[in-house]
This record gives sequence, C-alpha cells and structure tokens, in this order.
Amino acid sequence: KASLDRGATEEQIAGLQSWKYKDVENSPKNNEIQECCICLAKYKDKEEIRKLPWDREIKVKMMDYNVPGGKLNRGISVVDSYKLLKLGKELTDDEVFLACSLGWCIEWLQAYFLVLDDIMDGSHTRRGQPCWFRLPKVGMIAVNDGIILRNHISRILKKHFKGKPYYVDLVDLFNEVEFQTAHGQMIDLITTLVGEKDLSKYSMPLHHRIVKYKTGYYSFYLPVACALLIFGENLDQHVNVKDILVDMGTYFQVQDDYLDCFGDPEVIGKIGTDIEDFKCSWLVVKALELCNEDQKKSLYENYGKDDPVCVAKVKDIYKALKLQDVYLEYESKIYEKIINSIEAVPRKEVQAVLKSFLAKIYKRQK
Ligand code: DMA
Ligand code: MG
Ligand code: MG
Ligand code: MG
Repeated sequence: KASLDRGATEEQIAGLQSWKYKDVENSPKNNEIQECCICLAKYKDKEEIRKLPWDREIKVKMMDYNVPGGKLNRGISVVDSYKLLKLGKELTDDEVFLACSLGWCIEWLQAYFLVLDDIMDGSHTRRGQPCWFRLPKVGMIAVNDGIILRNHISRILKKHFKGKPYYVDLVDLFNEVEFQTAHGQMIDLITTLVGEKDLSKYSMPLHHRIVKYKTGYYSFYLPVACALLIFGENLDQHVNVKDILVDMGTYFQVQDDYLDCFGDPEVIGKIGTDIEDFKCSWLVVKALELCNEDQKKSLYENYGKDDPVCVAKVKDIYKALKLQDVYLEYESKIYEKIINSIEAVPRKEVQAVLKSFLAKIYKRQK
C-alpha cells in the first residue's frame, strides 16, 4: 500500500483481523460464558442483541465505540513483529491466536488511555466521531468505562496465557508500561495547570521527557516486547531495542503534535486542542526557540486561551516561522538517525521488526 497516509499494509491488517477484538475476550477455545465476558460474534442479528440484558448491551456498545476503530498500528505490530521473528515460517493457528490476543490487549489499553485522555484534554472528536464522554448519556461515566476497558486486559492475559513460562513477565510488562504512560500523562497535565501558565518553562528536554513516557513505551516498546515474549526472548537482553523503540515513539508524538495543528481533521479523525490546552507541544517549543521578541510577546499573550482569535494568532506565528519546513527537516533527520541505530542491532530479524514498525509511521498524515 503506497498511500500517502501510511499505516499498515492490507496484509498486515489481515494478520490481526484473523481474530476480532471480542473473540480474544471469549474465544471458542474457552466456551464458558462469564459474567462480564461478551462475545458479539454470538449475537449476529439484531433480534438476538435485543434479548441481551440491557447492561450487557450497553457495555458492548461502549466497547464497540472505543476499541476497534483506530489505525490498529500497535495491535498489528505484535502480529507482524512475531511473524518477522519467525523468519516467515508459517505460524500455527495457536500462535496466530496468541499474537492476535496480545495485539488486541494493546488496542484495549489504547482505548482506555484515549477515553480518559479525551476527558482530561477536553477534546471533541476522536476517530471521526464524538469523544465517548461527549455523548449525552455517557458524560463522566466514561471514567469508569475507561477502568473497565483496562480491566479486560488482565482478564485476557489470564485466560490465554496463564501457565505459559512468560506469563509473569507479560503481566509485569503491561503493568510497567501503564505506569510509565500514566506518569507521562501526569507531567503532560501538570505543565498546563491554570494559574501557572508560564511558557518560559517549556523546552525540548521537558517535551522529550513528556512524550517518551506518555507515548513511547505503550505505543512502540509494548507491541515489540509482546512479540519478543511469545517468541521466548528475555526482555532484559533487548535494552537497545527498547531505546530505539522509545526514540521512535518520540518521533511519533512529534508527528502527533504537528498534526494537531497542521493535520486535516477529516483525515486524522480529531480536532486539535493543544494550543487551547497550553500543551508543551513540539510546535510551541520550536516556536519559542526561533521567534523574535514581538512574536514571543504574542505567544505569551495568546497561547493557552480557549478563543479562536488567539488560536489563529498562534498558528500565524507558526506559519511565519515556517514550522512546516522545520518539521520536514526534523522528520528526515530523525528518520536517518533511527535507521542508523536499527542497523547497529546485531540480529537481522530484530532489525526487520524495527524497520517494519518505522515504515508504518514515516511521513504519516494520520
Ligand atoms: C496522547 O497524547 C497520550 C496518551 C497516553 C493517550 P495526546 O493527548 O497528544 O493524544 P491525542 O492527540 O490523540 O489526544
Ligand atoms: Mg489528547
Ligand atoms: Mg493528552
Ligand atoms: Mg495530540
């Protein structure tokens, strides 16, 4: 697929989609219907879904609304990485199922982070539809929905991985990565505290620290680490791989910051709020580095205000500073740097995993 918006290839998508996200929660491999286990595959026609207890039906809607609709890059990368580690050897049905389960676990994790992130960022749309908490019947119930989404992960892991030699490492990995992400989110949020809106504290090192934690670990390290674990590797021996993936995550979040302002909402599926939210975005940090005194004064006056006139003034400064060109230059430089570090990794199959992931995001438009 050579389309401009990048992302995974049809074949890579088919890899993850050989199992639907709900199937891993209640697969034919484990037929007992548990209190909280929902398998929509069972309820194909609308008549049957009406017969469901209403609480369960609402929960199915919540999951359908939040889990499956993204680019699925993270989930797909588990399956794709695992295949590459296997050097193209045909996977057994069981292996495909395990890789898909972990892929979907990451998509559940992503759904959980996004439901809560959108509340905290006061966002309006996500994946081309209103943010979950914006639905009149949802509101702050979305906080608990986020918790439910997260709880499913532990259950999927228990259901399909308990008894595997790497089970403890897997649970520990998800816990650790959630810890890193929540702390990244914490720094992201406390830098924007009302009453302390002071642009002078924004710098590249602060930006780097935020994005490394809020994005790098769960979006890039986690999918590859999952694949390495089911392949039987010891994660302690892949510290260099982790560092490269966290760098890739930093690059990915710079793209996210850029697209928040310059992306097409129709394509990215969300309306940017970084300027209104006083976020420590890559764009504002770059602007502060490059601006003159007048522009600096205007940035201080207009950044972080929920007013379209102020937002437009900030965007005008970004354009005057040619941040679009600065970004393109950053993108080619960082790409080259990451490729070089990938080529220093000893094992060719691990290099292939990293290159495949990088290809999914390079020059992405969404
Ligand atoms: C997202 O940061 C980080 C997490 C952990 C969801 P963000 O708020 O910039 O993401 P988005 O632009 O998708 O709201
Ligand atoms: Mg957000
Ligand atoms: Mg956020
Ligand atoms: Mg963003």
